[in-house]
Amino acid sequence: MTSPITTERHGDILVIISNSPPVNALGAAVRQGLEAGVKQGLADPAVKAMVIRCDGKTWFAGADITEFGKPPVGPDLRAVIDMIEASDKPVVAAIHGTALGGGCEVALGCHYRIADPMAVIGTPEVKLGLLPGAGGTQRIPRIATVALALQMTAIGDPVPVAKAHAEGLIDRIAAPSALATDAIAFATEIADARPLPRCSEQDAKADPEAIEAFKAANAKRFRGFEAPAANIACVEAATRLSFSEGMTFERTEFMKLMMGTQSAAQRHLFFAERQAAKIDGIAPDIALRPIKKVGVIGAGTMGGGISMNFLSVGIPVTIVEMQQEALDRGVGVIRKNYEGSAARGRLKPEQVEAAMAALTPSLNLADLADCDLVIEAVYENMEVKKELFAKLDGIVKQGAILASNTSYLNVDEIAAATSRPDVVLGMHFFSPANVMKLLEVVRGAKTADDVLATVMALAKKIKKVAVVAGVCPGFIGNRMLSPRQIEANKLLMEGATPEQIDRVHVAFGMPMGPFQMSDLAGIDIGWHRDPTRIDSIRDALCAEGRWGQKKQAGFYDYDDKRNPTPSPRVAEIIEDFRSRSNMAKREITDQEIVERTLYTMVNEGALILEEKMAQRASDIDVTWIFGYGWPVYRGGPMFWADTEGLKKVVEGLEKHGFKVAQLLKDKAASGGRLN
Ligand code: T1G
Repeated sequence: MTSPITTERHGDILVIISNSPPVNALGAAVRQGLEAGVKQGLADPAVKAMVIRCDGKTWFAGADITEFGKPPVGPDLRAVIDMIEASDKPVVAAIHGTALGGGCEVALGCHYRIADPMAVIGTPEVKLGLLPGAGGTQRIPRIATVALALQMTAIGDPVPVAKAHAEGLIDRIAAPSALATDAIAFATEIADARPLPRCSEQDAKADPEAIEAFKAANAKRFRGFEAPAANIACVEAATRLSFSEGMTFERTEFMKLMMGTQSAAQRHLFFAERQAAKIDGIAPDIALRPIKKVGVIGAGTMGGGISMNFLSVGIPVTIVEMQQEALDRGVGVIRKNYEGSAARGRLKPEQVEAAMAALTPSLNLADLADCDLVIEAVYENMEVKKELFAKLDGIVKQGAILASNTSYLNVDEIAAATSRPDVVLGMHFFSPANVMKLLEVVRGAKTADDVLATVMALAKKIKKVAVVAGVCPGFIGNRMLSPRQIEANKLLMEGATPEQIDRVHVAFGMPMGPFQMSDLAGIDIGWHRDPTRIDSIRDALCAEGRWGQKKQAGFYDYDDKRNPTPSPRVAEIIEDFRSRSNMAKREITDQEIVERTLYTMVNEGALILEEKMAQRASDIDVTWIFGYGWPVYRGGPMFWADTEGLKKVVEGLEKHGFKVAQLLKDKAASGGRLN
């Protein structure tokens, strides 16, 4: 097998080049090639200095994550980096693209770093439930500040080169698209400079205040995660241990995380997110339809948020409303949202104006005639939608895609209202649509392959994580939400309290429990509006005007800062309802709540897979992570069920008399996994 590493001589400079698409991951072949390249440079007396650079879209984007959990193949990355650093000939790292994880650590093992102006450098391992395990936690605080080391390791966001240069991580910034030549010039310039600057020989200045301040500032963000604390501990260790002691400390912490379930969950999600974009049975290079102009019908909360996704990436949007007042209000909210982002420094004023300039408000559906994609976000009513799609069928140019933002209606029935069901599908955004990353792309029975592929590719362009869902009530996410809500309400009748059930879900890692979520969304959504008809606890709450946070009263009472407190009135309502329904109150354990509200979701997920309403179990995980706040470190409902043990899940379901999906029973019986 040819090595992905080649070398070139430029005078007395040896350039070691990696070309291992797609991201020059530091797999075994790359490590072996790097080691051989540096040894070649060391052995050749004519070589005075070396440059390491990568071809393709990026410098090494980290260790090869696909190797994790497999038997290690030498050389170890730490050994390669130590060899580079120990070299008695200067080694220059020439960085472009994303120098991440092990890639950042290789760069820090080099004596000098030069970077393309657009490059970024970072250690995102914490997002995989890990830490930089090849010396990053020991070298970064030795050449930059502890504060930066904490940001880079425990939060994991990449650092733009300009900042990295200012902080001393990067020695020089190359001229645009002149990295290769500038790196050779830099190497020539420092070829005789001695002593060679080695990160490991620097001292990391202690900064206990920075560490305490960092911990306090990020406590909420790190809740439930194991890796951030381990990253912080390693950086702190760098300020008091020798380099080799620090490396030992780092290794111990790294292996603890690597063997843990959280990192396994987060690594599962890394690949699940990328897998979700792939459509089984459709060639990855299928020709896509051009989407140069988008139409959005409805300028309410959803329509406005949906429009922003396209405006923010430079795709012009025509937004249509029935009434001028509603149109003005919708456009006003879009501008306010953009100005809010600018005020928080996330956008420049000229970007706000550019986005608003690309927005065309209209009261006329005919203005959508030349759109390539039209998305309706109108009132959730089948007749209204069918009538609208029939109109669009007569207006919008042939070849355009017609999408519905319905969150549970039958997309095939909507498509049947047109003469071109092959270009109709669902694009189910989540509120706030300009923020939430998940997009359920609902594939109709007649949706054409290139239409589906076009929308999936477009989703990546508007920075969404798209998942293909089949046509069934509630698609993937909402369909799994409903058994949870049903069981949560039943548990109330049997003796649990809203705060007990929510506490179990929050302790599990959810941002909030079923009842806090109902209060946030509004308990009155879908309510029959007849205060005399009390068929459920929800009816009783709505009849009393307890519609949720917006009324400062729902399943909880709320203060003016929207902090929830358990409500004695709700306890009375539940007690009253129980006695009127002749139901005896009993002790409910937290485990029973888990079994009846979470195992039932897994069971519904298995039914979705059986019915092929989702392509794969990992898509269900991606749906719940990016759309419903399922804790990242549990990998999603299906991955969690595998971790929990499918036998235990099946027993838990059967114990409560649930009909268990055959797929789940079969996997449990065969010792299989859902993922
Ligand atoms: N290992 C293996 N495969 C990888 C990979 C990696 N590090 N990074 C990307 N891929 C695959 C990915 O699965 C996809 O495959 C293809 O490359 C394109 O990726 C010891 C322990 C670099 C910013 O966490 O963040 O170093 O789906 O679709 O949007 O301390 O990939 O095409 O088959 O994401 O342009 C630390 C992970 C590792 C960076 C490019 N590094 N990668 O984004 O392309 S742990 C990371 C990314 C580590 C050491 C430790 C992004 C990217 P496929 P893509 P992109």
